[in-house]
Amino acid sequence: MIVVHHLNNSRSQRILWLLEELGLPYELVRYERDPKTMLAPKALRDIHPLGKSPVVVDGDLVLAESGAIIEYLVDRYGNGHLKPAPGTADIQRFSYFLHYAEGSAMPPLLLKLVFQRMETAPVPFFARPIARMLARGAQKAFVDPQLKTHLDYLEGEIGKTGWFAGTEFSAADIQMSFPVEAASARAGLDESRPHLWNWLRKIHARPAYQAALARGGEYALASPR
Ligand SMILES: N[C@@H](CCC(=O)N[C@@H](CS)C(=O)NCC(=O)O)C(=O)O
Repeated sequence: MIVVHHLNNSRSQRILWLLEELGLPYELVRYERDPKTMLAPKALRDIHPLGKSPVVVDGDLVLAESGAIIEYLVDRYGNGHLKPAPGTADIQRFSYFLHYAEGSAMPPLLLKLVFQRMETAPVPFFARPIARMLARGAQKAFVDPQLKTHLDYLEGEIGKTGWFAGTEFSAADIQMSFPVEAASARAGLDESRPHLWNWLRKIHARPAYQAALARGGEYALASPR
């Protein structure tokens, strides 16, 4: 039985969704973030030394990193579903977006989160205006322009076929859900980018997405519906 080590409100929601799309049975082991630090509990390090989620265990295999997990599950259990055919241009896009999601899209989104938190972080009152000024300055000068470039790019890409890797829904859409959802939560993605917005609505309406939400519990990024 596939076991998913699942942290609330996290990237592991993607893995539950993929397993629901594939109709595979799985066991869920739940971990809760520390409400103050938002970090995972130490128990997750017993499963994988980095202590991050998702981690999937399948027999002797212990696999971390969402992209690698998605690739493994689709190749091992997908029977050709959720992945474009070998040798096509779409398979290159599939591979590209599996890597792009965590390698290129997430770093500026993570910086945005860090600087947003820095604006309201509990620091001594005399340091507060400085912390706020630095955080806002970094967002304005560096992070926000980067995010705009990514969102403009993605709006153009998704506008081509409606999905990230060809004319059909694939596991690349699952991998891309987290950065696009994070962008709608913290980087100003809204209806003004209609192709991305419509794509979000489409993925959120999928029965397997809803089934994964019901199984995984709280997931703050599941809007719009
Ligand atoms: N690139 C990794 C990132 C894993 C990651 O950072 N997971 C977050 C959840 S979204 C986590 O476990 N955070 C808790 C912590 O760092 O303690 C992946 O895609 O799996």
